[in-house]
Amino acid sequence: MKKKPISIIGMPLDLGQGRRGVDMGPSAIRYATAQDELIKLGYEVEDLGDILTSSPESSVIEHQNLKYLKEVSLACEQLADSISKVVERDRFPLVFGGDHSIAIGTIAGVAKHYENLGVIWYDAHGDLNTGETSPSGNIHGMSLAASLGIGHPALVRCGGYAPKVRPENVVLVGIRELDQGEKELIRELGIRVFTMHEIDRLGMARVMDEAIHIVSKNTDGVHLSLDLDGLDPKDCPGVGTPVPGGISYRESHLAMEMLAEANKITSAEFVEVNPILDQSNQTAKVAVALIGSLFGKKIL
Ligand code: 5AB
Ligand code: MN
Ligand code: MN
Ligand code: MN
Repeated sequence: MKKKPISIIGMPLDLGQGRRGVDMGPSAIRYATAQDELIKLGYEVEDLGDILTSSPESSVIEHQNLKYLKEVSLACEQLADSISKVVERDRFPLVFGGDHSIAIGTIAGVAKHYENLGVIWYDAHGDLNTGETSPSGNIHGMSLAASLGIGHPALVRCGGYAPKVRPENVVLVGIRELDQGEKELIRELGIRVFTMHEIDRLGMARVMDEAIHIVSKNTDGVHLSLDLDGLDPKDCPGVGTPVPGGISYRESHLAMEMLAEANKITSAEFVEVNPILDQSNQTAKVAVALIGSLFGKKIL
């Protein structure tokens, strides 16, 4: 199997949610030696550095139900541009977040190049809110909805087109906390959700078999959007919205190893790492370990 060269992009955005520190996520993941790990696996890797983003100090909240809308959408437009250029150069875009609102930009940049993009959303949350259904007004809880074409036009139309993905090409894995509006949207669109219940009941191997089947059935590319809060907070304490009872470290490795075997993933992002809330950069280290497995690292 030929190894596509990788381009790393850091997206130090924290305006999609309320807790400071997730802007340091890209540095934390770099500090956990992500690039070395990939080079050891035989990849050519370039690091394009960070996208310039606004900070809370230089921004104002204009809408309580869509906090920092202007800043988040501008940052996502810039990310979409950079991602698109990486794909044009036939390289694999690997994004380090930043809060999960950045997925709007990543997916906008990637989906332009695919007729039908599949998406694996690995998360404790659905991120399927809109300004109308969100209990917090935080855009990191709206990014999957926006990518499906639902929500505020400034988010939905990122990259100048919409929608980016179809509901039948999306799967969610690890879900254990949904708001009322998200539950309704899931039913309405018929999106396949593997909650913690399914992971407990079927086991991660079967869940990933089914998930991979769905996202690769009628698609020509697959994006992995991995929110570190999908894992259990015992393994990943450095996240802003921890939810107990999450996916284990081993189950997550298995999931990444199965994705490596299936060889379908064409772009990926690792988001919501917050080193201020972390212990000894543990969460970033987990992210790097999972990146290793995703890109083919084996025990033997
Ligand atoms: B994350 C919540 N559903 O909308 C909301 O971490 C949490 O990117 C969103 O998955 C969590 O505020 C967003 C309550
Ligand atoms: Mn998320
Ligand atoms: Mn989450
Ligand atoms: Mn979070």
